[in-house]
Amino acid sequence: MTRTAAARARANIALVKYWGKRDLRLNLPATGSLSMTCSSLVTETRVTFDDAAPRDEVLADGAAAPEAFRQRASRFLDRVRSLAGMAAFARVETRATFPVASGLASSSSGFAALALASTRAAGLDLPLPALAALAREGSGSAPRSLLGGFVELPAGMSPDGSDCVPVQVAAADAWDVRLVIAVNGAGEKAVGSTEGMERSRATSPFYPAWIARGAGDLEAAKAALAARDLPALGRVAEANAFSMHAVALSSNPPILYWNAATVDAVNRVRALRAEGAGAWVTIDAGPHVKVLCGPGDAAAVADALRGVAGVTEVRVERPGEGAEVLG
Ligand code: 2P0
Repeated sequence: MTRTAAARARANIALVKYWGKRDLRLNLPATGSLSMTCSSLVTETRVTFDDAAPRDEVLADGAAAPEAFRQRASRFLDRVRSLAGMAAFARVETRATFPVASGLASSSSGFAALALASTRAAGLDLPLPALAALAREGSGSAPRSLLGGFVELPAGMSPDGSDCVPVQVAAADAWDVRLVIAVNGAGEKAVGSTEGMERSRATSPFYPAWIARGAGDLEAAKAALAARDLPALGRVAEANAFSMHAVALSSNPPILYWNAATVDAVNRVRALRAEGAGAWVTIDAGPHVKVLCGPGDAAAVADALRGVAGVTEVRVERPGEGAEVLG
């Protein structure tokens, strides 16, 4: 017997970052974060539980996924089987419209889509807190991709994570902004997020300061969002991202996610801003530069980023919708 379901989720980009965990086992964040779900960074995943399957199988873009990836998905499916009280192995078929494992937040859409598809295939219709907890165990940023628009993931205080549930702060159609993404190399990231965060927590002398500023950045970003004040949101986002990278750089051994094109892109955006554009950068655990701006500045930002040596693709993202079950 087989049971199948498919789901679609979109990657989110954090404007106030999560970099550090308060509980490694439950994958609970040490600080709250705020993200924008992107319109066209899409992952679609079908999960088919099959009583006759000898083990879990993962196909990414039609080809067998690397063993480490298969095992991570298989551990995730163990959680779903345990929740559903079932034993069957599954076939997971996933496709993304963008480069995975390179700091383009693919794990956020990947685990959001896997959480939704696998639970539905297992016959479960989980409420948001339970679905978010499951997605979070796959990837700390994944709960944010369950919702559309602008999404807060509070750190919460409860040891069991029951108060770490994503909240939509503004819907996808509530504010017309853009994130212009300059893709710069599509290889695997140098240091994975989980390892990087733990290294920063254990070794960076700036980690306590980073954690201490988190709540203030989150409140400032939410106030800017509520006021639809793009310069205020952009300033907070840019400063928060640079602080996250300062913590990574000051870890031991140091973690450097940037390359030459990253720095060039940041400088292009600064030059545009000096000329009057409203554009601010954010950078995740990879070399890509993402630029928050208004719709009127997006074309100029995209043109400037296309002129940076090493940038291979420029995407213009709008706020997108949350995760959805496919028919
Ligand atoms: C974020 N990142 O808030 C931050 C900013 C990357 C930089 O969440 O360890 O793959 O699996 O929870 O979700 C990427 O980390 O990390 C991430 P784990 P995840 O978007």
